[in-house]
Amino acid sequence: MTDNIEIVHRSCAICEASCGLRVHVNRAEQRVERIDGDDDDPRSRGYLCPKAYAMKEIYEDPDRLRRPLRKRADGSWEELDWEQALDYAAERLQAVRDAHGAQALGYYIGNPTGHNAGGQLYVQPLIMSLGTPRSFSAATMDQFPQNVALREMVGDGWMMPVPDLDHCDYFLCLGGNPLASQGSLMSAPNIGKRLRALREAGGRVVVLDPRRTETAEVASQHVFIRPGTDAWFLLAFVNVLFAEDRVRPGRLAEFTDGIDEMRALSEEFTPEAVAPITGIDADLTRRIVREFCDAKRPVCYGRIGLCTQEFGTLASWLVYAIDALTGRLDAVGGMMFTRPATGNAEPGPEAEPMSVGAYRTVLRGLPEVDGQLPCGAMAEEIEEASAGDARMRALITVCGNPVLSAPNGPRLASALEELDFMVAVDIYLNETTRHADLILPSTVQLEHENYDFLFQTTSIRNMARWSPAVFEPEPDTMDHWRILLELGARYVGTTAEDLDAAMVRTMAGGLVGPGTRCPEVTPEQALEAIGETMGPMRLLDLMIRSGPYGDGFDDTSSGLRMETLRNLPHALDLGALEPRLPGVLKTPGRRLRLAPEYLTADLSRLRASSDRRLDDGRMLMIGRRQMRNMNSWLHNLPHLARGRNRCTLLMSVKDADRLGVRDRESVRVRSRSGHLDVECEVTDAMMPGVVSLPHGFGHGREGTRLGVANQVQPGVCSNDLTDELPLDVPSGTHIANGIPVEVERLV
Ligand SMILES: Nc1nc2c(c(=O)[nH]1)N[C@H]1C(S)=C(S)[C@@H](COP(=O)(O)OP(=O)(O)OC[C@H]3O[C@@H](n4cnc5c(=O)[nH]c(N)nc54)[C@H](O)[C@@H]3O)O[C@H]1N2
Ligand SMILES: Nc1nc2c(c(=O)[nH]1)N[C@H]1C(S)=C(S)[C@@H](COP(=O)(O)OP(=O)(O)OC[C@H]3O[C@@H](n4cnc5c(=O)[nH]c(N)nc54)[C@H](O)[C@@H]3O)O[C@H]1N2
Ligand code: SF4
Ligand SMILES: [Mo]
Repeated sequence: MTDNIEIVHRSCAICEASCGLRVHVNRAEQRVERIDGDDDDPRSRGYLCPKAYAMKEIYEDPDRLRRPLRKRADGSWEELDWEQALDYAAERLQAVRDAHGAQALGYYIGNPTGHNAGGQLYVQPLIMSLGTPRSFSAATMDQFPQNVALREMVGDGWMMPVPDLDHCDYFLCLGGNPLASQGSLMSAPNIGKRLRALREAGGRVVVLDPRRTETAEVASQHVFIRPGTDAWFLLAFVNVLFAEDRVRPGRLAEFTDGIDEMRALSEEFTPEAVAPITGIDADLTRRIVREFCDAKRPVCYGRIGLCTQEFGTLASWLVYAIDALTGRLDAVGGMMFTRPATGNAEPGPEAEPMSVGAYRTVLRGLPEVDGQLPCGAMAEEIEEASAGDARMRALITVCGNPVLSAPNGPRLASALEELDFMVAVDIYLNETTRHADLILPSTVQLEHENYDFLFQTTSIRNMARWSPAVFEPEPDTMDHWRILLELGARYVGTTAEDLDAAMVRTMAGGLVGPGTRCPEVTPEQALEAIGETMGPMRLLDLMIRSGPYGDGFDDTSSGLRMETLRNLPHALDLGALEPRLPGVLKTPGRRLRLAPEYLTADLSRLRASSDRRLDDGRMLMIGRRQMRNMNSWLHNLPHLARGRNRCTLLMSVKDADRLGVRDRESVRVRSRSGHLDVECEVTDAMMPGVVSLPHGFGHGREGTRLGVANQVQPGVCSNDLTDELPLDVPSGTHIANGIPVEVERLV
């Protein structure tokens, strides 16, 4: 190692695992020489995956935008300075509002927002300023059914229990492939090692998935399940729990409602009754239930394959209900609630009932659920033919690529052309942002400090971590939080400083004073303590100092504050997860609600579809994640893009024989919403009748500036086939798994 190499410790901001990294920086040349895992990080212990290198390649990517771009009348782009660009955005948005009302505006918040504390905290003032109910995000292609289930069961949709993975001895995994995704709503670096350790200690890992995944390969047992039928399997699980007298809620019983309802509602779903639907033999179902109950510390976990399916809310709810009925919710080695340093999972007032239908989409009357509209309804809200005069006329996208990630992307792409104005807060000119009138690019991961804000709430151990910027941002660039704040402020005709001050004051008012953890502290004292430097770190300092591990704004206390974290090169381990119930429940009367009516009402829809769900020989398409992708946006990086075409359709040997398709031949796949041609991979890892296509591809479109993605791994877009019409009704989430398709050989 030469003298001019400096090592910067920080966490990786690409996926939820948030591994500790050592970034080797050549200061003289302003370059990252190498990125490796940080052996001293208590969470990741030296682990990293190939995507860590993306942080370097994003920073260096010549295609990445550094300055605002405005579309000229002829469709070409011109650079603007920030003042001009932000004023232009505000003027155009105001013009739409003044002519048609705030409701004519809408926004879409994409996934990388969750990986940037500045993005997460400052999207709020933007949303408040816009004051429109047309709120869309990637959540309705993701975890929203889990949010809705928890909102009803524990009163807070964002208090998400995570598997206490290092202490469990039976891990039942449905609809997650943590070896590829690196764990979702379960932040745990090096999942493979953890699952192997679990097995070596005598435990079992059981995976239910229509594909024998990378996770299934390291499991004790893999069971094929027909896509979209998990709710039936889980109802049969509950049925067996009662039938065999294995319901043991333990200490939860004191504050749990709905146990008898669970018995009654599961009665008809015997393992025999559901077997023809799920494809899982009744005896096997019983064996899984018995093994689960006989284990010392079992846990049942479900993730995206369970959410983005026709009965996503029912399936998500049943996972939590099973954990509760067996006494595994809020128990060591079970599903546990974290205790984030920022105080967002502390006891608090009872929640109001969840909002449903305060706004409804124009054409289909789809209700907002807890403030969210189905992201696949964006197109119909924009199209004049669908929404007429009430249409959405302006759109703000923030770190999102819905043309590739939302269902029926082609319909959305053409709808975007009907907008009066579109502004994209994004770093690439890609499949979505090419439709914008203005693109506002932020600084990227290595150029700003960060705090693992979201992933401290889903970590399998309590933790806190601040990460430094590796490079000074280039001149004339702007941080993500600042762009969002400026957009909001200019739109309502105030300054960023004033909007920020108002937000911080409101926050402080809620965090200190009588009835809080800091009863003696006044908001003024708290504000003085956190200083005047605007931005996310000041807000986080406020939360951390008033939070459960905080110093309470007492300089003599050894409690936590941002400064403590700034001086730590690694994640701060705040200990194993501990039981939190009933203290943190926010339901009426602080009860754990096992059978809330909003959720159980959807059982009638499930029953009505039972016949349709019998195996009728249709092919069903599911998705898959791959180690070297992150949704749609890492394909422009040479290191990750290289290698053989990964965007292939996996098909079972049985189906391939039936259709006369050979390995690596192309096939045509059709659904209600579209068709595409794709290379087929024949494998014994697929359940017969099911095909799998990864999402996030479909590059190579005219007008995009993605030199590598367009050339090296363009692929096809699975969301050309997903259908925006059917929904998981209670949550308004789309179906990305279990899409009926027809596949034919291309001759
Ligand atoms: N068929 C199918 N579709 C799916 C899924 C599936 O499993 N199957 N998964 C769904 C899920 S879980 C998700 S989360 C969504 C994701 O959906 P989206 O969030 O809409 O899409 P991403 O591909 O994550 O796109 C991220 C965007 O953010 C930009 N970006 C990245 N980093 C930064 C940054 O630092 N600053 C700024 N300003 N912009 C940045 C990228 O250029 C890109 O345009 O996709 C969903 N779509
Ligand atoms: N490398 C990489 N990591 C990622 C991402 C990425 O794109 N690439 N995306 C990130 C994001 S945004 C998210 S939300 C997380 C998601 O993290 P995970 O939930 O772990 O996502 P997947 O790997 O897609 O796993 C979903 C699994 O569900 C299975 N499945 C499909 N349909 C069904 C069904 O009906 N029933 C059952 N039981 N299983 C089904 C699929 O075969 C697949 O194995 O991953 C994150 N991590
Ligand atoms: S697993 Fe996720 S957090 Fe860890 S290095 Fe890979 S992308 Fe980064
Ligand atoms: Mo996601």
